[in-house]
Amino acid sequence: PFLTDHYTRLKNRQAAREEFYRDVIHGLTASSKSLSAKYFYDAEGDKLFQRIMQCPEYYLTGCEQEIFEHQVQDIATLICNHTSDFDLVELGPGDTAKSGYLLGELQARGIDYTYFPIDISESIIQTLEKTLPLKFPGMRVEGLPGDYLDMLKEAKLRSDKQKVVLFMGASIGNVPPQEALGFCKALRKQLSPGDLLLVGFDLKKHPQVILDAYNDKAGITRAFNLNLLKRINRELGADFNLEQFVHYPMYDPETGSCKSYLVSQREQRVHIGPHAIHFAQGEPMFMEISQKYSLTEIQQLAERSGFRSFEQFQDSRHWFVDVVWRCV
Ligand code: AVJ
Repeated sequence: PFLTDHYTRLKNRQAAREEFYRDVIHGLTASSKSLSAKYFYDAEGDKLFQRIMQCPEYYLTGCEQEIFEHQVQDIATLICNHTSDFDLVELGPGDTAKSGYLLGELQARGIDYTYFPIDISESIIQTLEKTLPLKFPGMRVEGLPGDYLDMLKEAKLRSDKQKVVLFMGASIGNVPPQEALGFCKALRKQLSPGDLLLVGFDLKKHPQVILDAYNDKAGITRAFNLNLLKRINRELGADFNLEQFVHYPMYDPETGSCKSYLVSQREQRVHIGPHAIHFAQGEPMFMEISQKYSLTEIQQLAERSGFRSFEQFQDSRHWFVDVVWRCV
C-alpha cells in the first residue's frame, strides 16, 4: 500500500502539472489573454496572500474577523436553533482564524459535531488535522483534500447528518457573478432541505477603498500577481521577464467587478514549451476578478440558486457581510 500511495501521488502531481500547462497555454493563446487565479496559491503565493491580509489597505479580512469576533454568539445560536445534529463543513478554511471562533463557541456549548475542512491544498488539510485537536481538545476533524463539490459529496457519504457549510472570505467573489450563480446551484444540489450555508461577501462601497485594497502601497498584491509568472517559469520552464509586466488593478463601480491585469511593457515573446507567445506593447493579461455585491444582488443570488436567505451579519462599517442561507 505504501508504494501504491507513492505512485498515486506522483501520478496526481504529474496530472496536476499537465492541467496547469494546458490551462496556461489555453489562456495565453486566446485572443484576450488570461491566467487562472486558482494557480496563485503555490507555497510562495500562500505566503504572499498571508501578507496581503495584513496590509492596512486590505480591509476584507479585518471586517470578517470583526464579524466573527463580536457576533459569534448570535451566529452559533442561529445555527443551533435551526439544526439538530449536524456536521460543520468548511470550503477553503485557510488557517481557520475566523471560523475558529465558531468552532470554539460550538464546542463551549457542548455541541457534538464533526468538522470537515475541504481544501485543494493537501498541506492546509494536514496542518489543520494536526493543530485543531490541540487547540480544541476532543474535536473531531476529518480533512478532505480536493475539489469543493467532490469532497462535499464525500462528506455526505461519511455521515448522513444535516450539513452546515461555511464559505467565507469573499472567495465567492473570485468568479464572475454568472459563475457564482452556477456554483451556488451546484452546492444546493449537494445539500438537503434545512441545511445551512454561510457565505461571506465583500460589499460595494467607495470605489477608492476597493481599488486601494488591490493596489497596496507596499506592493504585495503586485508581487502576488507576478508570482504566478514566476511559478510558470519554474514549473513549466517558461521565460517570462517579470520586469516587463506591470500590475494594473481596476474597479468598475457599476458592475462591482474589481479586476487585476498584468500589462506588457513592450512588444515581446515569451516561450513556454514549444509555444512562443507574442505580446504587443500595452497588451493586458487578465489575472483575477474580485466581485463586489450589493445586499439586493446577494438576496437575488440566494433565490435564484434555491436558497432562502435567512440572516445576515455585517461589520460596524457595513463593508462586508456574512449571510446565512437555508436550503428550501
Ligand atoms: C481570496 C479571493 C477573497 O479577491 O480579495 C486578494 C484574493 N487577490 N488580493 C480577494 C486576493 C488579491 C482574495 N480572495
